[in-house]
Amino acid sequence: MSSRKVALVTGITGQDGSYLAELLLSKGYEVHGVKRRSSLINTQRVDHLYQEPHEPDRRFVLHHGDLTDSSSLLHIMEKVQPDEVYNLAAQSHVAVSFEEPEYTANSDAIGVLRLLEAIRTLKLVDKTRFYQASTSELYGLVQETPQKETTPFYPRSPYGVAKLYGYWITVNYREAYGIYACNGILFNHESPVRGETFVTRKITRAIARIALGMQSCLYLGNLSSLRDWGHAKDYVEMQWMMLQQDKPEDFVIATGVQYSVRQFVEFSARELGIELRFEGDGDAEVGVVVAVQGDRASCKVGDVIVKVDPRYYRPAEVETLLGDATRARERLGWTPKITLAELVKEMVEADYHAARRDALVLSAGFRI
Ligand code: NDP
Ligand code: GDR
Repeated sequence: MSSRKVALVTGITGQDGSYLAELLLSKGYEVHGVKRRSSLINTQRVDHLYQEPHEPDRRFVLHHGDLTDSSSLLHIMEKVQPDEVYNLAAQSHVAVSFEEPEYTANSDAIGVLRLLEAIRTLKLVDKTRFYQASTSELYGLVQETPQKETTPFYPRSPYGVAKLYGYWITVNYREAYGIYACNGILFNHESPVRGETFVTRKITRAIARIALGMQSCLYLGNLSSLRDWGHAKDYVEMQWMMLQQDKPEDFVIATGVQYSVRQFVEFSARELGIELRFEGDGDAEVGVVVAVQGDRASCKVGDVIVKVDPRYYRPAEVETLLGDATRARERLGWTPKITLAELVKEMVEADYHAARRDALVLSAGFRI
């Protein structure tokens, strides 16, 4: 029998799942992941980790399952007998949660219960440690700044409300049944593999395409929204650390620095030599090119490359989030290593590279 640790990661095909899988494999774990069935293959973020089923001593295995389907979760848990479960799966888009509130509750709230119940049903209470991907969206309409573990919650979206249930059911199963279960209350974290409809990636992708003349304008919603943005790579390390302690505890994970969406656009554009000035206000605010340096951007001074489109406003907005990760620093020695400037650079460079490749393919007469 192998003595290596076994981890089960739900949401392994997502941004965090892919970084966490890399980290766990580098630490010698056997990593099992839950993927959903889809009509097109959706494992791009973990394809580089794929191991052929006939390979001896396989350490990376994917299983079909869904957080809305108890039986699939029970079967997977029974088969895998994990030492650690990282529940990263969720309908994770706040705006979409207003359009699909019931599904969001099913996957993001009841899905957590299903996994915890599987631990109980399979009598894994003393073996399996459980990590729940909680979120700064719990703070919503903030009651205290910066937000820490003791700050009261006030979620502002069906996503935030569903995650509130996930948070408390994790605490409850820890207290009621003694499961080693804990919440990471993570503030926004991004990377080059961030989903393309989250604001940072939408921005870096659009700026790259605008620079190459493949797109003329970037339409955004609330430019004044303030977020505490970190790098996913730093944050998954903390997810692992939280399951290695003597006692389970909940932790805020954040950088402690806050920027607006508007600033994120300015920083991204500057990376490709485009200086922007924002003019006007409200729905009429625009981002105008005031200087172009270097040879990477084809836009001209005076071009309007950012506009507000109210369709991206949310029925209820979270205007400001700023985290205080003192507990994580003091008890676990965790501090983020990657700065916002480094994050922006990495994301813009990756999207510029991808846009150039797409431009080349298109110019040769092929479809992307
Ligand atoms: P992503 O949206 O990139 O990934 C979500 C993952 O969940 C995907 O693998 C997705 O599968 C899977 N998934 C969605 N619904 C289901 C379902 N019903 N059953 C099984 N799997 C499902 O999110 P992130 O990686 O950014 O975030 C990971 C977790 O952390 C999420 O729970 C999110 O809510 C939470 N979080 C994220 C933060 C962030 O800033 N990134 C901050 C705080 C919390 P598929 O690929 O098929 O869509
Ligand atoms: P968020 O991330 O809602 O914080 O949730 P997102 O990047 O979607 O929005 C951040 C802020 O930017 C504003 N915004 C826009 N957002 C999007 N997506 N598209 C736009 O065009 C746009 N214009 C302005 C938003 O209104 C918002 O204020 C993320 C997710 O990863 C959650 O799963 C996670 O729990 C939280 O971060 C912490």
